[in-house]
Amino acid sequence: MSNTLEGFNSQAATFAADVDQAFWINFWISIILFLSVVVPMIYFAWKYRADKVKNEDICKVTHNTSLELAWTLIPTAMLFVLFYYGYSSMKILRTMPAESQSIVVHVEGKKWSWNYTYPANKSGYIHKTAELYVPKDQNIILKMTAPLNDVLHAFYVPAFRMKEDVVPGRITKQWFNSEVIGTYDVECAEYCGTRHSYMYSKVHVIPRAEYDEWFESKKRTPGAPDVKISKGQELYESNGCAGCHSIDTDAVLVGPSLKGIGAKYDAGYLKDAIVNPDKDIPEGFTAGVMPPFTLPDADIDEIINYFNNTDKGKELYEANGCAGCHSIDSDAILVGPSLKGIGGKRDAAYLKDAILHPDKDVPEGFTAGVMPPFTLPDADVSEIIRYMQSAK
Ligand SMILES: [Cu+2]
Repeated sequence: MSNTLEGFNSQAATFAADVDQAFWINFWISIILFLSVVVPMIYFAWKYRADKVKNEDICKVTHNTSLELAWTLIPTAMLFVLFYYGYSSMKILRTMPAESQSIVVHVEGKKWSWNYTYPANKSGYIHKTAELYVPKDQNIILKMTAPLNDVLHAFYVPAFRMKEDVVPGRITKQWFNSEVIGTYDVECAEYCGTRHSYMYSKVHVIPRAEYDEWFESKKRTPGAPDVKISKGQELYESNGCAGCHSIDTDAVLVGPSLKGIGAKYDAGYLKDAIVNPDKDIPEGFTAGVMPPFTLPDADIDEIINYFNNTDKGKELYEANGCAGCHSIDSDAILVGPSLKGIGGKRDAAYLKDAILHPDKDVPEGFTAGVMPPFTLPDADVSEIIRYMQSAK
């Protein structure tokens, strides 16, 4: 993604040209009205300054009917022109197409993410996405809302010249039809708190065939390789968790990072943290920021399952075949010593040496030359060590 927003340089919706026309007519008429008042005002103030005007001249001034008619009627006409273009372009935006000839997508805006729910496809599958996918040349109706315990947001697509408030407890509607294939930014245009400036999403306008193929499939995104993501990851994404919690870095966004969270807390704690977040707030964070999520138990289990499987260290541990020689969850000695509770016994420097230069300090009862030295980037070694230290 470039640093600039995909916005005003493209007119990507059918009504964008109407909105632009209304804008430019507004702009130029405003300039004309401004100049036609301010320029004569300055000129006359100078021309009729105090030492140039005699009191007896002022007494004779009456009026000029044609001038007065002109400066009343011409600006009035111009203001009607403004009204005409403002009203007619607004009418286009506010007149919804028939739902039977449109794709109706439900949009939820919440602190601080967007998600989209599609109608069920032929097989009954309902797509829930974090970005909006629509076919070209198709009327799309967005029915938008925010959760009751949330705040005002506004769904804004600069490239479409389209903006509509998203209000808790109310359904607002907006439609569009895009003729230009491309990807456009969605922004929240209502200041809504800490992560407002990160409340972005995308609209992807794609060819009809590509859309249809995706819509009737269970793929997460059009053109995506048919990689199955876990139900938990899907729920994690569609519920907007990533808007406030990083799961693959240690970055603290609004809430704590969830990297390796599965290894640090048990399922009971994690469940509470989702359904009743204020019960036990981690140090440095404030109650009342994260809303309680009401999700079916099965979904919560899936999300927790996902947490348990997103441990980079665990992945590396497994991918490098460590488990082939070292047990991490039992005291069993396989080829090498068990690593159960190793974090409590050895410090990180020792563990790093043990991975990179295993023969440097071979524990009693084991033989040098059995474990090969592993050449891994420092970051990966740290991840594996972190996993060893946190493994229960
Ligand atoms: Cu917002």
